[in-house]
Amino acid sequence: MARIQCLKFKLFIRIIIPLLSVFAAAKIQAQVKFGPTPTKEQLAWHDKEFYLFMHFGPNTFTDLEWGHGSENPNVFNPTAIDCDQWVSTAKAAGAKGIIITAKHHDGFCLWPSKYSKHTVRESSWLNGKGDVLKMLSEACKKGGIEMGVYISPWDRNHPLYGTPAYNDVYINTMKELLTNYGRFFELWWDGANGEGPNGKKQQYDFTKFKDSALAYQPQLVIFSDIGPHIRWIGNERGIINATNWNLLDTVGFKRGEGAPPNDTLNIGNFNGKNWIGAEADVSIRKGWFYHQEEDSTVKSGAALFNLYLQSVGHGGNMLLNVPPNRKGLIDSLDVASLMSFKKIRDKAFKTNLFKNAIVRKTKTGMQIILAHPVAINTIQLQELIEFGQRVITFEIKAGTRKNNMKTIFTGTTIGHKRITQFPIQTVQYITLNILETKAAPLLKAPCGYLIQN
Ligand code: FUL
Repeated sequence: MARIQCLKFKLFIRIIIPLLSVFAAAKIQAQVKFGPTPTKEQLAWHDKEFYLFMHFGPNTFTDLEWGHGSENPNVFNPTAIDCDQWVSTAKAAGAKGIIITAKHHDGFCLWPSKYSKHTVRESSWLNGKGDVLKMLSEACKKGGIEMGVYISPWDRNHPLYGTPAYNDVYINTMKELLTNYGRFFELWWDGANGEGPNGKKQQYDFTKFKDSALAYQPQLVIFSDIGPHIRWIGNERGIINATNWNLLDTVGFKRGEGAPPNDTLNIGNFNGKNWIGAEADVSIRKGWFYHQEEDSTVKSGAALFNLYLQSVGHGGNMLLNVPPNRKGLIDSLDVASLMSFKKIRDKAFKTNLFKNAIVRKTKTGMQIILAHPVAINTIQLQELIEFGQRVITFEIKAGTRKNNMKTIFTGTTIGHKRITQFPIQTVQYITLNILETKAAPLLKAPCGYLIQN
């Protein structure tokens, strides 16, 4: 009994006190938010980290990437659609949600929209009675996973596209989706804007789009090149710069062609006026839609893990596109790769080697003292971003004795999560020095890992 109490006491000293001191520091500064800070919805979005994108529609059956909008609706004919399989696959992969292309650029609506004549209702799939949004929203609810919608503003089918009246069509379309299928966590606005069926481009009324969407679902986090809530990262390779500010200046910029340069979107603005986190969208395959001829391009679990380190590990979120096949199922090749990705993640982050460490705050950061030397090659850092993103540059020193510490990593920005990697080191003492910061740094307890193939 006495031994157990002693162990408990030791545990208290090792884990709870250091954590308390970190959180106490956070509390003292609670009123001192620095610069732009995330809303509670943005904060919850940051914590999702990884979720799936699903591109599905006529393109799945015509092998196009950008449908023309003139496709016969009958081409859309998934023979064995099973949204429960999508959800169970997402859950097994550790993904926190699914974002579906409710309408891609071809204008085809995966639900029977009143505002279009190019929908599942016009197809012979399930005798025109099918509704993918209904199926998926029910499956997500049943499976306890969140859902989001991509609704392409660009519409190559709608006869009113290119006229002011189309803006109301788009708003009505959003309203249908946002009021009939439950709550969504995210709304995705694609920046692509080409010509409609009459050869005209649309002048989008994004202010009205945003106000309407948030009036229907105020908790929505809206994605586009420039937010309002989360931003594109300037590439579709899934890679966010190691320097990543959750801040962006949007005045004078537009979505699509008028967006900030891609490298700005990839890094954010050091002194940006708005909190707009980075979302890395990337496909598991070459294209966004399923094409059998691209089966050989499915990324391996290891390749996905590498992208995870460069998106989530660089303080952003990973939106991985896993497009259903012509049956209406996540293809077995993609499932296998997702499961391998999950296994690699689980193995990598299973043992936090700093779990029982003594963590002390120092003037310039933190000192971590382990009970005995361990081999590590990864340290995960996190700022308490609810108080603002503060750290500009940092270094990590480590060694087996207090007096033989060497620098093992220098980096820029931490934000929601920074997974630092370096060659394997045997260490017992680790020091994190914050070299430059905008305000007193507020960090969660760091974690240490040995990640091996
Ligand atoms: C792009 C689109 O044009 C692609 O088809 C795809 O939907 C991708 C996620 O965004 O801008």
